[in-house]
Amino acid sequence: MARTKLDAAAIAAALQDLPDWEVKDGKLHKTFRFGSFAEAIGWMVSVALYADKKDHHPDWSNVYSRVTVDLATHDLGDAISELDVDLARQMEKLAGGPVARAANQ
Ligand code: H2B
Repeated sequence: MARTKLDAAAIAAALQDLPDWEVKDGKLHKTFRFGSFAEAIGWMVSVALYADKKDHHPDWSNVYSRVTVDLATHDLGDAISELDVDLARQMEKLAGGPVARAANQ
């Protein structure tokens, strides 16, 4: 997957399929809200394993059941690349997935 800067049209197209994501301060941004602290952390761990495998890491912070995420490609001076879109899609896929559900039981 290319570590090249996406143009505004490509970012707008990607946002069509990324619910509640926006571009904020030049980064892909979203706050995820979970049912509990454990669910939020479980999701973060599942995302972290994926991110590390891809060698592409999120800027994020957790407050109780909320996780605020900013995605940009540092090697491109914090521009948005296809790697950020891929990570956002994976975050959506994992939100509400088995890890999050197990943590909530
Ligand atoms: N994560 C993000 N978000 N952007 C990068 O440019 C980046 C990264 N680069 N993780 C990777 C690590 C790079 O520093 C290593 C050396 O491959």
